[in-house]
Amino acid sequence: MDGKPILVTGAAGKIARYLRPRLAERYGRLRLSDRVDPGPLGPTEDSQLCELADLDAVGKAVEGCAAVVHLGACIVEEQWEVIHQSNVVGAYNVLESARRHGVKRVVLASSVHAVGYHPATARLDAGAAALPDSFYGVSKVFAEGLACLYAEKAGMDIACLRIGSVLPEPTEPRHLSTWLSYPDTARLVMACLDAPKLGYTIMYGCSANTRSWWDNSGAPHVAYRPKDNAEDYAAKILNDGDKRDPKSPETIFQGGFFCAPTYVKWG
Ligand code: 15L
Repeated sequence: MDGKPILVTGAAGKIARYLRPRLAERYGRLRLSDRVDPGPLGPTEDSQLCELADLDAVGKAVEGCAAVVHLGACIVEEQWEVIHQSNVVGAYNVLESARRHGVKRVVLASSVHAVGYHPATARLDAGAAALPDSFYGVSKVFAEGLACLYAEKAGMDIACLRIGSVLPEPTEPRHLSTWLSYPDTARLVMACLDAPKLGYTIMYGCSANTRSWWDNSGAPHVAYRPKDNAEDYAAKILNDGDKRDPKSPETIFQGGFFCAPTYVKWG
């Protein structure tokens, strides 16, 4: 990275806390941004408190960086105004700041919820239609759209990761398809940082799950080799059988509980 830091947004969150020491070990300097204190800093980390909706503050965080790992967001369903500020205005501010400051590479956390209303019987690749299951999912579709624009028109390299369920281990039947282990999360982000070229890349963030719904073969230029498999936990999870209602939207659709009619905060 030529001695320049990688900016990690959402640096206080659970994924960033796992990634930070691993990214630091491999790439050296990290600049952290979050709206809250990201915790004790490592020896190669510096930190800037920053609201993603504040373009000037985001610009200061981005300036001088080699790349951005954009994890900062509201990560659950919320009122539109909350999602709009963090995830819509925030995604614009990050990508526009990167363009202005010549930071070409961005790894952006999208989500399964951008495609959550695809049925669990479907197999999705990078070309799957956007079927968001929440305001949160809509915001991720928007961020992917922005990524396309900035990659194609401004020549940036941007990977949008449709992340499934990042957990220490899978705990429910849906996770047998959606689980992304923490070590595989690090492998995926690093593979995107290391790829010679990204252009506009869409990838699914999942481990090597036997029951995966997702196909990353459209991104051969990213050398992501997941090592974990939720199937190792299947016997434990399905010990008493699959107790889910086969007719409920939570079971039918890939977005799981985000697809429940009550999981929404209308205005
Ligand atoms: C997500 O995108 C959420 O941020 C996370 O909280 C989980 O719900 C995950 O998706 C999932 O679908 O399991």
